[in-house]
Amino acid sequence: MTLETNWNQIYEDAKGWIREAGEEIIASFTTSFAIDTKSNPNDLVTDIDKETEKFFIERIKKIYPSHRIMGEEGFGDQVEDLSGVIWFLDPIDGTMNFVHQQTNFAISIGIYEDGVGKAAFIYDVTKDELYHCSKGTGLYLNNEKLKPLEPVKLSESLLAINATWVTENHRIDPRTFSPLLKKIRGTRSYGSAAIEMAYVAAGRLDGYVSLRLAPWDFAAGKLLIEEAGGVCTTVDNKPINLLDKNTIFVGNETFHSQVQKDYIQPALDQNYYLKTPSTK
Ligand code: 2AM
Ligand code: CA
Ligand code: CA
Ligand code: CA
Repeated sequence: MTLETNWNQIYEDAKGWIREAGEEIIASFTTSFAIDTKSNPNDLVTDIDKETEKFFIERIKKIYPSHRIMGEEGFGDQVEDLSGVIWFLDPIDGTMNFVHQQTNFAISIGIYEDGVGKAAFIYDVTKDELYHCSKGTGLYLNNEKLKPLEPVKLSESLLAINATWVTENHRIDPRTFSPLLKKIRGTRSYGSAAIEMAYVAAGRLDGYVSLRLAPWDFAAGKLLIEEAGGVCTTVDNKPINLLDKNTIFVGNETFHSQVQKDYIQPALDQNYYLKTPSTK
């Protein structure tokens, strides 16, 4: 007989480690840290991203040696399948905000077993807001249980989108979303996919779109949103692949279905271009 996985313990451990890591990150504000670039001059990484990732990996591996970790900074495992327990870890989501603003960044952790979401945590460190859920028990902001999402009118909705996707770019025809922006109440851009997804789950936003996210960016947000009754797909309305980069479109159920039907599908029908990040 195999030992039953103790999800309550994993949940409590993850919450404790996240708050501890958050304190370390805030302490780092008073010291100087090195800033490097990755794929391009605007793709930043700091020592704190790397140290925070190592902090989690050390603890997870010590207590749960059979679990695997897919982390952005590459100190975890080379994950190529979804078997067993996998922690999708983004130690700092919103590194550009961390560097420029020292706020509006988050720790994002989604835990899956055999591809099924089990627990999710998005911690807005400087606001001390921890969005969390375990599958089937509802969504929490710190100790407060949040209400499931309710239908919303398009004309009264808020969408998070980066201006990149409605100006000239290589991934999506800017004409895809621009008519929607005229219809809805407003747009926001926080610069942290995790915070934007947590806000959709909490009903502070009705939708969020991004054309290039990796598993550590969306694994936790997807679970939180689904737990709140929202929907998470690729921009062209396909299921998310947890092992690859994806385009992402998440929202309140009514917002998601209306935008798919009245804006995205018509754009695709007109052959407006849309490229998934994995195909480049
Ligand atoms: P990061 O800060 O963890 O890198 C910024 O628009 C949002 O997109 C952040 O959540 C950021 O995550 C994410 N992102 C994903 N790929 C990116 C890239 N190549 N360059 C900048 N931000 C990226
Ligand atoms: Ca990054
Ligand atoms: Ca990220
Ligand atoms: Ca990151």
